[in-house]
Amino acid sequence: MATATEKLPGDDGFLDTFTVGDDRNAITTTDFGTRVNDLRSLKAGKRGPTLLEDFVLRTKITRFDHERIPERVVHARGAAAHGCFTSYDNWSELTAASFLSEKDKETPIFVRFSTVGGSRGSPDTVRDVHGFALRFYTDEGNLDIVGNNIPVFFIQDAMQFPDLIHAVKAEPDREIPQGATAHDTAYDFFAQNPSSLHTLFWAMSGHGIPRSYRHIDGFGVHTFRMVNANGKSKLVKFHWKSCQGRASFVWPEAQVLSGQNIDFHRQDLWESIEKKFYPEYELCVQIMEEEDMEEGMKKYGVDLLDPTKLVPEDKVELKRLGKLVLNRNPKNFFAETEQVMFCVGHVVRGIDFTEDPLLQGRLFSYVDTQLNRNMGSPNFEQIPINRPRCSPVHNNNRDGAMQQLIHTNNYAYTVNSLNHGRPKPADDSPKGNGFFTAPDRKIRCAHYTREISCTFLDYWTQPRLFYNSLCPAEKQMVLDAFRFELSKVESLDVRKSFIVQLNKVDNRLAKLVAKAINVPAPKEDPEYYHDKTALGLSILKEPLKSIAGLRVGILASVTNSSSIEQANILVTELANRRAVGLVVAESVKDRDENVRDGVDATYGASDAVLFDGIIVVDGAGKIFDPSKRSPLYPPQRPLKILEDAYFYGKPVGAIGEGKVAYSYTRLPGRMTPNDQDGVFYADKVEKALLDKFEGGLKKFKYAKRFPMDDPEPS
Ligand code: HDE
Repeated sequence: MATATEKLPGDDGFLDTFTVGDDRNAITTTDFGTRVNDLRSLKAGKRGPTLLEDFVLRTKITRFDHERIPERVVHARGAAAHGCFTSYDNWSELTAASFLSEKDKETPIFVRFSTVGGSRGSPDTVRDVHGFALRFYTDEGNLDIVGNNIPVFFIQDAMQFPDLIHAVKAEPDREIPQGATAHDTAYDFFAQNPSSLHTLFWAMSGHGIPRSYRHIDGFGVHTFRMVNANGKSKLVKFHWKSCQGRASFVWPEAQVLSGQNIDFHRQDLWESIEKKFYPEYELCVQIMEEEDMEEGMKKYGVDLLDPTKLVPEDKVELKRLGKLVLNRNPKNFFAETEQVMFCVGHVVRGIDFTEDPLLQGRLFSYVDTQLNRNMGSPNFEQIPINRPRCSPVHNNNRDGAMQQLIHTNNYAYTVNSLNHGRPKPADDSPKGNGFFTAPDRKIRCAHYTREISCTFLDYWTQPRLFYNSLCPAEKQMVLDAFRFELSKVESLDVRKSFIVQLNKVDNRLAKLVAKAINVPAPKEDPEYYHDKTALGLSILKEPLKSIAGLRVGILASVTNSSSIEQANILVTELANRRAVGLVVAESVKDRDENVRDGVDATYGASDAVLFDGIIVVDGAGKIFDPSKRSPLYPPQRPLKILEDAYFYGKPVGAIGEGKVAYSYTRLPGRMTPNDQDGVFYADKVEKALLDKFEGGLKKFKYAKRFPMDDPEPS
């Protein structure tokens, strides 16, 4: 941990002025500062009753009763971190935004990751779209990019958002299921609103069940504008590219994790930062011309105002503008992560909106939701995590509940002469210093209408583009996901309607799902089908860029001291490669600094889902014998960990006698050491084995092991 004087990049010390620690001289006081010398309640006699007069008791209980604020109506479950954004260059040609005005310029950042549907206490590893909301505390005000890990969204009109959320959240009568779309109302909505198909396909693939927040990309989703100081604007799509690479669980893993450790993602983020495996993401933009607003259909086949479509990376390349490094955990979850109030309307000079109807609706919703979460107080911007870090805030907004500032300008109106017109407006010309709307932005002359543009109406080409771009194992994941979700839908009519939509994307997929849910197999609908693919959509086609913070379970035995010693040597070797080795054995043993004898976890409390790879060390092979019993863990647990890891597609390895473990597995032939299949073996801990294992961790999933349906179903 950095000391108070050593500041990490992006740490401007601003929040430190608000922190309260109870040091050794701290004495309990009431909220109004009176010291309290007895923390028991005031009573009439030792046996009560308690007296109403007791202001200490009353305030303590009242404060407790009011500790909660409403959870977010969506994205309630999440975790956050502080960091630093560094610009790669001077991007003034592109934008007047000050945080991009110089090479190496640093800007403090706060990021909150989340799931969408579940409540605040829901498991991290449910299948869902994931929020990637980010605030830049720039020297010209706060910029929030409130995005997701999927580049498209379910709907095209803000009017539909409450309907979408009512449908995907738990059913209103029983509040079941928690954080899952596998139920009737969700699929009724999806079937009736095919604009949702594209995002749904992404969510049913590995993108819906990521390995961690470190292993997702982020997207601004809508088209935005960047405007330079000459007033010239470009259309942009924001992307955050994970420098770790993208990785996902398989569905059975995600399900087990929801029970094993509901805080898995939150913990991964926290521990990675504590261990200095700082998560990194590059800010990239796809840049398009202002004319493409009208020409988008011709040039890219999509209307750039439609948030259900992406612009393929092979059509418009990504330009890398800078890097974000997350290097500090919050000090208080409530004060920072819970009270951060992102608003899509938090923009700075050099950034501007587009006419995307969903984006326009969001501009209204976020301020409103923050008013609700702050019990109606408009002063939420004054909470420390929300305050801008640039010069003080000057305007004529006044009063309201919980006002924190003492305004001394008595002339809070514009135009005033008594205070010389102060505060004065900033220079609103592009060359000036204030926010300006892109001067080349035009509103088309049009009739009032509630109609949707015909350029928004193709709902099937891009889901198919996405599906075509996946590798076979990922297509199987999508198939399995739809089979799972739709089998939970009770209404036959809803299942039938959804199959009609699915069939417009892919006939084989629709036929296989239909068969599992008692719906007649649909006939091909060739007018919808095409063979196009796009880059950057598949997770499994790309290996990870780094193994930092990945967890390797080292299966050992305490009955053999050399086994534990070898396991601890591996811990050190893996640490040199920035991975985390965790020694698993029959019982826990605390680490002695001078001896390599630590055990981190017991077999009784371990599971394959907690690790990204497994290595069985020398001297532990025999405990995998299914006929052997131990009073220290459930029967056959070590064998189950090894086999499950294999079935989940993780790299597995063995050293020396540890190889015996393979002979007890249910598929000994397939688990014979073979580098190609991700089963590694060596006589001792050696570089060659570690290199290969590192390669296995980067590959992350050996997808050939996953069971597949027949290519041509009957
Ligand atoms: Fe949000 N969204 N949203 N959303 N959204 C909220 O604001 C809303 C949309 C996103 O970590 C809420 O503070 C409407 C798209 C994230 O604190 C609320 C519409 C995208 C977060 C809200 C959308 C998002 C939110 C709930 C359609 C991806 C979590 C709590 C017009 C680009 C932020 C809150 C955090 C949160 C409304 C659509 C992402 C109610 C009305 C599209 C990451 O204001």
